[in-house]
Amino acid sequence: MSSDRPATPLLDAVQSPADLKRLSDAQLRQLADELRAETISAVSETGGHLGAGLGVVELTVAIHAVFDTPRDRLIWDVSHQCYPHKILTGRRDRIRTLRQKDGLSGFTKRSESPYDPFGAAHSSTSISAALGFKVAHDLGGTPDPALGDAIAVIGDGSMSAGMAFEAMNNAGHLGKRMFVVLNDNEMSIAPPTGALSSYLSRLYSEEPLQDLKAAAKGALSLLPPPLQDAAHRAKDMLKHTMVGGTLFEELGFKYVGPIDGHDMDQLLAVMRTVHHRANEPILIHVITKKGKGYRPAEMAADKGHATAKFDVLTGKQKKAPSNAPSYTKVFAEALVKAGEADDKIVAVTAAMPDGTGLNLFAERFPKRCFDVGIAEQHGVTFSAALAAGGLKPFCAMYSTFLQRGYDQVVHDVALQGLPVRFAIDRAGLVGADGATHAGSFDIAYLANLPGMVVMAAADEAELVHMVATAAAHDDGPSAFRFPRGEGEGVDMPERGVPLEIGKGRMIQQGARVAILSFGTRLGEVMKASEALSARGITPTVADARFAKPLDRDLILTLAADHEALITIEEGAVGGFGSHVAQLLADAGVFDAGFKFRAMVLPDSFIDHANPADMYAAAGLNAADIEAKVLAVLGLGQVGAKRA
Ligand SMILES: Cc1ncc(C[n+]2csc(CCOP(=O)(O)OP(=O)(O)O)c2C)c(N)n1
Repeated sequence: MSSDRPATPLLDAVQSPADLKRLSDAQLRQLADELRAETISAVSETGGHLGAGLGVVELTVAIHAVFDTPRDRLIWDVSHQCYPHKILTGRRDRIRTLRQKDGLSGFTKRSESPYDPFGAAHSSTSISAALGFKVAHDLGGTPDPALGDAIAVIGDGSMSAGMAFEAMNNAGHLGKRMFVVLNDNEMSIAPPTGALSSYLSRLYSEEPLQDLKAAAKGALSLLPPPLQDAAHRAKDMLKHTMVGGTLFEELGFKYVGPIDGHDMDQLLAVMRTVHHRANEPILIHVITKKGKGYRPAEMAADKGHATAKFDVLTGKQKKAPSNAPSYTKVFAEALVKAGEADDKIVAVTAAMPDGTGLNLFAERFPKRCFDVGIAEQHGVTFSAALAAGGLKPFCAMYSTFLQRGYDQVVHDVALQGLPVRFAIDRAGLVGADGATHAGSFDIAYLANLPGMVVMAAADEAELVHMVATAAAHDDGPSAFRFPRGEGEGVDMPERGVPLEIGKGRMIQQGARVAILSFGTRLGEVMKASEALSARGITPTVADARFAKPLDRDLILTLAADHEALITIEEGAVGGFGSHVAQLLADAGVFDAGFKFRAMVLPDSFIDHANPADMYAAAGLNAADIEAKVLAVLGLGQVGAKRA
C-alpha cells in the first residue's frame, strides 16, 4: 500500500460483514470513519460516484452490522452509492479497479458477488426487487445463499419515480415484513424537484432532528445491555421516532423516522429495533448529507455526485484538457438559439438538467424548461401533451433512460403522431458506467415506429443541423441521437439549417465497396478508408443521417454502383442496418447475389471500460472496418479477424 493511503486498522481486519458482528458500537463508529477515508482514497484514484457513497457510510456499516447479508438481501437503489458496501463485502482488494476494464463495476452486479443480490443502475427498482425476494422466500424459493430478509435502500430522488410507488402500493397490500430505508439527502443529481421532495422536507422540519437524537439516546440509556430486552427497547424507539410519514402509512408501511443517518448510535438502535420487531413493511426515513465528511464534495453543487480522479488534499479533479466541445454542450447551445428564434420551443428533462445540458436552456428560459424528476414515463407523456397543446417540446433524455418511457413513446407520442422531439444523449457505448448505461437500443426501438423520424449526428456540426431539423419538423415525432463525450473538432456553423428529411449525404466517391455510416462512427470509417486507400482500395463513403425514413435513392444507387455495401452504426441489431437490409431485400437487390454486411454492436452486454476499448470489443473501430471491407471483397486475411 502506498504511504499516502489512510490508516485503517479496523477495516484491515474486516474480510466480510460477519466480522462486524464482533465489533462494539464504538468500534463500528470508528470503522465507519475508516470506511469513509478508504472510499475517498479509492475514488481519488479511479474517479466515479463519490457523494452518494459518502452519504451512506454509517448506514452501510449499520445495516451490515445488524442484518445477515448475503442471506438477507440488501438492495441498493441505482447502486451508485455501493462503493462502501463493496469495500465491506470482500472486494476491498479490487476497489481501486472500479469502473476500469476488467475491474469492479461501479454498480451492484449479481455476477460480481453474492452480496449484490440484484443489479441496478437505473433508479427506483429496489422496492420491487426487495418485495420479489420476500415473496420468493415465503413461497419456498431456494437460491444459494438461502433467503432471509429483504432490505431496499432508496434515495429521495429515486423515491420520486412512479415505480417506487407502484412497489410500495403492492408491498403495503401484501403486508409482509420487509425494510425500505429512505436515504433522504435532499439531493438527486441536481436538487430534487416536486411535491414529494417538499413533503419529505416537511417531515423533518416539523420535528427537529436534535430532539429525536436525544430521544433515541434516551431510549437507549434506559435499556440493559444490547439484546437483553430488545422488545422493550423497540417499543420505546418506535414510540419516540414515529412522528409523521402519513403518506407511507397510507400505503401500508410502518414509518420510522426521521433519524440522523450519520449518528451511529441512533442508526444502530433503530436498525436493531426494526430488525427485531418488524412484522410488516417498514419504512425507515434516514436523513443524510450527500458528500458527507469530504469538504470538496460537500461544497460541490452536485455534492460530489460524480467525479474524475482527484487530489485528496485539494479535491482538484484531474481531467484531460478537451479539444472540442462536448456533444451535450453543442446540443444545449443549439437549442438555446432555436428557443430564441421560436418561443414555442420548450424542454423537458427527467432529473438530468446538467447531464443533458438543459441547465443552459433553463437559465435562459426558466419558464420553458421542466425538470420532471426521475420520471421518464411521465416526461414523455407530458411532452406528448405539450405538443398536442401547440408547443414544440424537446424531450432530452439519455438513450438508456428513455427505455423506461418506451410505451409512452409508442402509445402517447407515435400513435398520435405528435411532434415531440427526442434529443437522445449518450447514444452508443458510454465507457465507465458500463452496460447498464449503454445507449444501444434506441435506433431499433424508434426506427420501427410508424411516422418517427430518426437521425444520428456524424459530428457536432451535424448535430446543430439536426436540432434545427427537429425544430422545423412539426408533422410528427422526431429523434436525433448523439454520443457521450467530445465532438470531432469540426468547423461549426453559425446557425443550424434544417436538413431535408430522409436524405443522406455523400462523403467520398470511391469504387467497389460502399460504406454507409449512421452516426459518429464516420470518423472511424474515414480512418479505415485512408488505410484502405494505401492498399489501393478507396471505398465510397456516405453518411445516412436518417435511419427513418431511409434515403432509398442513395441506398439503391450505392448498391447498383458497387460490389458490396457495408452499413455501420453505434447500435444493436435491429436498427439502421436491419432497415437497409430490409429495403435491399424488398427491392430484389439480393436476388442477384449482392454482398451486404451490417456492422452493429454485438449481441452481448459489454462491460465497462473506456469507450475506445469498448468499441474495440464491439468490433466497430477503424481496423475492424478495414478488415470487413477486405473480407467482403474476398481480399482477406490481413487483420481480418472479425470480418
Ligand atoms: C431511470 C433513471 N433515470 C435517471 C438516472 C440518473 N441518475 C442516477 S443517480 C440519480 C439521482 C438519484 O438521486 P437519489 O436517489 O436521491 O440518490 P443520491 O444520489 O442523492 O444518493 C439520477 C437521476 C437513473 N439512474 N435512472
